[in-house]
Amino acid sequence: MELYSYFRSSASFRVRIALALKSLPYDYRTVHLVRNEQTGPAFAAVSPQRLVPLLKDGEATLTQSMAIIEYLDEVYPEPPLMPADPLGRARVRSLSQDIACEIHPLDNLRVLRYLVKELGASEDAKNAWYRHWVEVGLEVVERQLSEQPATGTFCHGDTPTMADCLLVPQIFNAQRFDCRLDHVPTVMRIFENCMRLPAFLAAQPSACPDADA
Ligand SMILES: N[C@@H](CCC(=O)N[C@@H](CS)C(=O)NCC(=O)O)C(=O)O
Repeated sequence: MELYSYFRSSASFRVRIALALKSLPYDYRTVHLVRNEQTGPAFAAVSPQRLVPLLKDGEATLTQSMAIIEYLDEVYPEPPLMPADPLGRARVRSLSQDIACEIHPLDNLRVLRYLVKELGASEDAKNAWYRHWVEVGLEVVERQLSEQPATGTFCHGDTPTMADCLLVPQIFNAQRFDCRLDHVPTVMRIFENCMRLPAFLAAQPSACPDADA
């Protein structure tokens, strides 16, 4: 497999965690987002979205991190990243979408660039926007994790699922932008549990071949 990724890309980080949890080897292909390689001809030729991650598995090209993780889970089922029961799977997808659909798109690089370059937002205004959507979004995740009995050591039960693959990169982003996190203690407890596992450590930005590129 080949993973098109950027070390700081939280959506790529999600897939790197899933690959590491499943001990799947892959070739790392850097798409340097700050240098706009995502819109350059080489990547545009393979990616309709011009976004990372993108996974190639043989002849297949996969995009969208949640779709990639579910694909990996179906084709390489051990260890499972989705619960065996429909309600459990719905909960894991719901938690994952709270991050992938409600938080991340608002703070994506191209959105931040649009705020600054097209709408004239200052650096302070951009950072306030970023923090606002992360803090509000994580509060939603916290409510579910703290109130629902299915929460365990991890987001759903006592083994990592797709929801943890999404939660951890979002916390890395939140910490990088100095977001408040004292209002989400359950989120942080689960984050810390995840970061004790070798797969999460191996997938983190500082462990990527293009770290600090
Ligand atoms: N919903 C997509 C999001 C992918 C995405 O937005 N990736 C970011 C990096 S985390 C990206 O490539 N951004 C490039 C840009 O904003 O120009 C997924 O889950 O894979």
